[in-house]
Amino acid sequence: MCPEKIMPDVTPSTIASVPTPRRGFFITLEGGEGAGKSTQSHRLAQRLRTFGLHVQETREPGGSPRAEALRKVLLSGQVASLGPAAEALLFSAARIDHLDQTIRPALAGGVTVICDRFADSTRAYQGTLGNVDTRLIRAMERVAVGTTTPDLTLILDLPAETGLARAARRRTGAIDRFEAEDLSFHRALRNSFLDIAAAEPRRCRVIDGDQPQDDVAEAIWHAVEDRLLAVEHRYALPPAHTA
Ligand code: Z5A
Repeated sequence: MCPEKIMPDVTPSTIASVPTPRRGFFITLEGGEGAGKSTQSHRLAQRLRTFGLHVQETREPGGSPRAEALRKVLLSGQVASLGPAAEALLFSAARIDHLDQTIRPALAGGVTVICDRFADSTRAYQGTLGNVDTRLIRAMERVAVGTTTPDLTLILDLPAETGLARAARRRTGAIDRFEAEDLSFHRALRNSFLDIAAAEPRRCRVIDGDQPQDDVAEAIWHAVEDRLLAVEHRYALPPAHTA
């Protein structure tokens, strides 16, 4: 559905009057390989911009110059031999810089941040799949993330086979450290994300990623609308949204 159908009474002047929120809305997208996170992050950002919101798209690992440097090391597989606990520490170090340099300043300036992967990926990849003790994962999360937890996490869910096939079709260069894992790893990963969603239903929404891109975008939009309204009046959306 296009924005005009959702908000039939929106005009350029009402869009211009949507006030900047006091603190930006923090949205993360999670899920397995090839789930469509990057595609949908971009689509959601574009759609929110049509409502006059300032949106920053970012990703993990990465999102700041120092974190992008760590991304190269992590995805090259050089750290894998040190074990998943060491990987979790490096992902967390990258996250600390990303939050300090990019996410927190944007949120403080009223910018909505859409982040392609965040702390749930550490819980799933290094915690569940890497068998790193949950207490250690949570301790790292407390240090890195603190109170900057997402307002909404969209978990794109689809069969591991489908995601891997998509990723393989798109691939132009070498396979990365996590793509190289076998099918059972990716199936367990899917279950881990679903467990996270079940444990935190207020923050997380599971989105069926195994449907055409437009339908996925629509499901995401409904989830975002719900949360925008639920997170109160920070966004004074025009009457069509609040009715
Ligand atoms: N990792 C970790 O272990 N611990 C952590 O704490 C963090 C990360 C933060 C990052 O790699 C890796 O780091 C990741 C986890 C680990 N593991 N891996 N691999 P990355 O950023 O390079 O890769 P990714 O996050 O898995 O993203 P991806 O493979 O690019 O997938 P995606 O972003 O979900 O999908 P996409 O790029 O939007 O779409 C993939 C293809 O499918 C593309 O050609 C699209 O056009 C197509 N597509 C998208 N949607 C559809 C639909 N609906 N139908 C058909 N085709 C579609």
